[in-house]
Amino acid sequence: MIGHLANGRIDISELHRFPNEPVWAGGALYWDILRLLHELKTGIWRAKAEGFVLDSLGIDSWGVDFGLMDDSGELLGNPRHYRDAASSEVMERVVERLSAEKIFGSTGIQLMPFNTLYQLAALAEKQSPLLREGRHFLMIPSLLRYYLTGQKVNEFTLATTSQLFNPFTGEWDDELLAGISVPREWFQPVVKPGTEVGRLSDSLCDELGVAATPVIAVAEHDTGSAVAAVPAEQPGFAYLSCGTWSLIGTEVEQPVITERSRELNFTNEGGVYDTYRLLKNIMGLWILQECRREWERQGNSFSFAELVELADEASPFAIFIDVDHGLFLQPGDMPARLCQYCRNTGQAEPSSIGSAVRAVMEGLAFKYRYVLEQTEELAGISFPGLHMVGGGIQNSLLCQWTSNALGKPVWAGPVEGSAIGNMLVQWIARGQIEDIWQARSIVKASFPNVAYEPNNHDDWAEAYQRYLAVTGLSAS
Ligand code: LRH
Repeated sequence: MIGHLANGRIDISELHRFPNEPVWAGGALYWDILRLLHELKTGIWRAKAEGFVLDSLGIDSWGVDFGLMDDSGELLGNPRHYRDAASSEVMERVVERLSAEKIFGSTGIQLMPFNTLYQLAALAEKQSPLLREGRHFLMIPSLLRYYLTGQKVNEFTLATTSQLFNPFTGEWDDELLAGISVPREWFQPVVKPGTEVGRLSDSLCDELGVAATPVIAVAEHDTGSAVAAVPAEQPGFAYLSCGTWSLIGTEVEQPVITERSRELNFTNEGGVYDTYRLLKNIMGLWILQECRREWERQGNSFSFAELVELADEASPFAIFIDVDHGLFLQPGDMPARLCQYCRNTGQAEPSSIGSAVRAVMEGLAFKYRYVLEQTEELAGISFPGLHMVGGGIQNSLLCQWTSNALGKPVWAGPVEGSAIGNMLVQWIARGQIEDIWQARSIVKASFPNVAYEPNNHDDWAEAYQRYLAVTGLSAS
């Protein structure tokens, strides 16, 4: 994406969009990292071809995954995808050894089996040669940035998603690293979002025929960038970053690391300008993406808009799903997993594609209410409404149902939250925007925001009680 800031308005346009398709190889799931690098280079090249001269650039991506490099900076193996099942049981063993209190107490990060901590512990457990040969640890966007600049530097927002970074010391946590037998020397100090970390390398400039553009470590965690772009007017707002994952929570000045936040398995990811994101991961549109892939394999191709239309036509509140059930985390035949979930919970299986999609979308809206109420409890704030950003807000039925489930307004926009937040941090770093609050007011003035008011809240409130009972969430 390219952005242009003039007269207090932002213009964005798409230079190059590409699929990010992980690859199964030898029973393991990998990111196709060099393909991603190639596509990034294509984007930079297109900017030049279209006549743009870039002032700076920044990269953001999903959290938790990483590459390891040897002494000479060569990448050791393809980065594993966090949805690979390899580390799912490791978490239990690590938690037994180190204790949930210690892990959460030192990081403030929610326990999820795919966190970097458990991925690295899995490598140590199987005595991977990567442990012998590795010298440098870089998380995905920082790894891509390394290929552009030659600088090996991790960034704060991403580092916190590893569950190895201690927000109290501002350093990687020595005890946790020792506890999983991973060398401390791999982990260099991290930089804050907004730090210039070099320029496009000479070889890259030659290859692409571009100038040595400054590269900025933005909020390299996509969720960090997305929340930076929430057009809120003052602190204490609630957001939902809606895409493959749904991340719902609020921005806080200090991590909320308490007995209660641990019990609710909330997270405190590092944010921009000395903030933290008190939030919870919800499975998100992933379940529908996987369903769609499976239906396509079976010869039934639908666009997302068509699926949403089918959901709208299906009967309401027929099936109740906890979208965060472990059944739904890994790739595979998701429609079959939905049926299995229904059987396990004594419900009728979806009778059509529309009823399956409806069950997932209602399940998301209910879970948003559930987690927003917990956020309110932890933050001690009653939110007047919910900001939604990200590609998922193009699903206006989901936005409406979210508002219905919450009984509160939803303000949806911008769609390209992560890309815009990425750019805001660059403009602030270059002195073109004063601070994050001015940045947010510019977002508000520049992009459409659609307001949804709750309708039918009584029916949703009644159905929510059934949802809690069927999913077993009422007990927690
Ligand atoms: C969303 C996201 C989320 C992480 C997950 C791995 O894209 O970055 O914040 O937990 O991917």
